[in-house]
Amino acid sequence: MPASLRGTWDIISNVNFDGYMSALGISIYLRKIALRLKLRKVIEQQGDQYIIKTLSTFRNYAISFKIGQEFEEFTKGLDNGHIKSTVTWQGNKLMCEQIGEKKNRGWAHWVEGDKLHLELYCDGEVCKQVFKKNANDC
Ligand code: VL7
Repeated sequence: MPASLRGTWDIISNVNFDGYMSALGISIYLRKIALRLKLRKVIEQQGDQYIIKTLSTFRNYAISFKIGQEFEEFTKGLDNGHIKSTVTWQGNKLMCEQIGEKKNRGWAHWVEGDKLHLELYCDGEVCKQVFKKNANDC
């Protein structure tokens, strides 16, 4: 079993978030706000059931899913898209495929050392985010 993703994680780097948001069709106005946010991930897990929360001072977003089971995702407050998502383990990576209007959309999460990594994909754009474990999270 790969390293656990559970916990509270705070962003320390964010590369090409703007390119990813552009591919999603997010307005320049919202992109400028989003680029300044210090994103936090809170990941909960019980067996194959996961909750991933993305928190910020501006907006929050959460998904809940079971490994290998397709679910309807509405990206409320993000690009407001209706997509069909499936999350699976591919080696040590938790990978999500998001089928909808946007091409090649998805993400991958993995843990390396004490860092949580995230790649966000949309239409050829890749955003790379790295998070460190929150000090108050044991
Ligand atoms: C979720 C945001 C930018 C619109 C608001 C910015 C608010 C805080 O898919 C994601 O995470 C996965 C993997 O951890 C689990 O859902 C990324 C943040 C991407 C896209 C859209 C800008 C408006 C950001 C919620």
